[in-house]
Amino acid sequence: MPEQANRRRFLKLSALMTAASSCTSNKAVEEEGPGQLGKAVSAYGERSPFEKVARMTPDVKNPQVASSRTPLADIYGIITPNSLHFERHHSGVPGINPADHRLMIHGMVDRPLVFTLAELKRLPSVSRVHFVECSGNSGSEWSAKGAPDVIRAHGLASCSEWTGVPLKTLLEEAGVKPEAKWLVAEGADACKMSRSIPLNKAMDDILVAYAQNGEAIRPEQGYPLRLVVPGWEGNINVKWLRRIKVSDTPYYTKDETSKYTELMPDGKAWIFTWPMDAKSFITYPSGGQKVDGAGFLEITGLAWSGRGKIAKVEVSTDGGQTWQAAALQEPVFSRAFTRFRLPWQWDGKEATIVSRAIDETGYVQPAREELGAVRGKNSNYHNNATKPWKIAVDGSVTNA
Ligand SMILES: Nc1nc2c(c(=O)[nH]1)N[C@H]1C(S)=C(S)[C@@H](COP(=O)(O)O)O[C@H]1N2
Ligand SMILES: [Mo]
Repeated sequence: MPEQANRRRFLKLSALMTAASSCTSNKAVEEEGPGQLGKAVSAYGERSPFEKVARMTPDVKNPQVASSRTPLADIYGIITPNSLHFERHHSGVPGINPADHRLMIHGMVDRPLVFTLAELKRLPSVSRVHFVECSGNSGSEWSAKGAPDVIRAHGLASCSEWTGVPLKTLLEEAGVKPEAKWLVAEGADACKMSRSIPLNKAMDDILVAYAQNGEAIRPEQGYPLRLVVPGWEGNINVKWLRRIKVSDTPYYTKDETSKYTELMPDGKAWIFTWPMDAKSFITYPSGGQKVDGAGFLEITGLAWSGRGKIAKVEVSTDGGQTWQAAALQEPVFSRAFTRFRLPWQWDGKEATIVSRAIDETGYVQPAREELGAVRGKNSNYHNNATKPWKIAVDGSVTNA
């Protein structure tokens, strides 16, 4: 980097740092010093009591409509901490004793099988990083009012490293009959969440997962067993998985007909709306935050696609007139959150910032108007439109 540019950058950053070093918190560190003994070890770790980041939990007590959201602006990197993974339960969280839990595979197979958890854990396992996103995420963007002014409104999406057994292994063990084309997966909660899944997806990349980010899946995420269906709408990732029936036809269950189906402008129903199209958000600066004065800041955010890897993320700081390529955090995983970053000097004037994701299939995340032109006015699900944020002169960030 040329020396002049280097110095210029240094000066701008040092202005921020002088402010930080003059604050009183350094004094406290000196006074308490390293002389004091701290707490001893603990059997299961907790975060610092100073950290307050939490899921957004609306004041809804009915477990049938319960959802909580990941605070996307307050997480780092690409992995969502288990305690902050979003939740969507249609009948609440069942309390399952893993010793009593079974997974049955039956239907059009040569040998129906029943697995205990211990038996599943003996089988060859894989770990893969994948997002789960509810297709109802950003659903309020469809209304004239739009989503609330905060990135948390879009937090029905999270990303974990999932560990489990490829469903293919279990199906091969059971011996799928040649006429079979589908399977139906069922959960052990009160609503018996059931979804039809094409056999070719099951033979491709679906996981029967028992672990999430290195520990057992949390009760809220389907303990002790869930399906991870990479890149497909959250609902089909059946939690508390207890049964897989192999079939030659889909079952048109309540969960894929009365819900998770879209009414298109021509009056037809769009059913089996599986893949989540490419999407991205700037998480800093984002709605609900306040930028503390003009100068240097790193724009950052998350991008993902249900159709493969993110190939590129472009960021505009002038409301979509010009675009710059953001840096992508490596490695980029397929069907996983991808962190993007772009350094920026904010001149303190009102600005509209927005990101757009492009995936490895060449698909470009649409603007709100482009998506609306295809989907009409009756949609509830699958809103992956770009999300512009307006930064006001006082630094406050809201929907643009
Ligand atoms: N058995 C069962 N599986 C389920 C659900 C449920 O209510 N019961 N909710 C579904 C929906 S709508 C979504 S978006 C995802 C949410 O997964 P999470 O709660 O782990 O984030 O789980 C899906 N799997
Ligand atoms: Mo969902």
